[in-house]
Amino acid sequence: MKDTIYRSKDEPVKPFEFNKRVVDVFPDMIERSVPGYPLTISMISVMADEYVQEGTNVYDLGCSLGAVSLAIQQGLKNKKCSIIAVDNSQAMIDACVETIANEEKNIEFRVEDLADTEINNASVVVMNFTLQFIPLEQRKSLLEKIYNGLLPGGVLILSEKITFDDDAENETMNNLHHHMKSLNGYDKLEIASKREALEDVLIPETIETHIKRVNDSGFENTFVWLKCFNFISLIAVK
Ligand code: GEK
Repeated sequence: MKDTIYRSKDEPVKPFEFNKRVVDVFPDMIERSVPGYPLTISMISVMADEYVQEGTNVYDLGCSLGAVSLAIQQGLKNKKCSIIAVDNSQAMIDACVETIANEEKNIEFRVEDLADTEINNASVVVMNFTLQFIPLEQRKSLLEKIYNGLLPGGVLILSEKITFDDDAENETMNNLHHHMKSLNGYDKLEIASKREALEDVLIPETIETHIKRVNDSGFENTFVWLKCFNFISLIAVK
């Protein structure tokens, strides 16, 4: 279903929520809004196939409609693992259970706040555009928990919308992002209203802040494997 949530000029803009209305349009919304999203998903499947260890847990934190879990599950060649997909939006998990859970028996869907998720025996943990929604003061402890729950040789894959210290770079990348959205069919008002709705809900940080926090949480090797305008993805190896 097409995302027209911010098309109405009459409704006041409310803070963004992952409710049923968003769930219904989510695949269209994320593909038209996040530069490189399909590539991110397909490369997560490649990275998972490389790093998943037999008999371990794989976590998809902030799974939304399960795109990452499905890509990992379908990409894995001969290794067996348990995929745990977590989201605190009941509407998202209801949709996952309805469409995926019966067919993919090794994906467990949980409605849970990431602050309460136990991570153990993990070889791969993915946060694909989720940390940006976690309050700033909780981000370090979440990363430490992930590091502690990973096995040696395990990885965290972390994708985020970012900001830049350099004003010119920030403006250029934001403009390119908005231009992409407008070429993908969002009008100026929709782009502005979505931006307003995400203010104080999605808090982007710089690449340097992310890499420092990931390293300070214990990871030894953290690399940017994808950058597309103001969106990045990192892989951090324990
Ligand atoms: C994808 N990874 O398609 N606990 C659990 N879930 C949360 C929390 C929290 N505290 N905060 C936010 N979420 C997906 C896309 S979307 C990204 C992820 C976006 C969930 C929230 O409910 C939503 O489903 C997801 O994180 C972020 O690859 O919409 O830009």
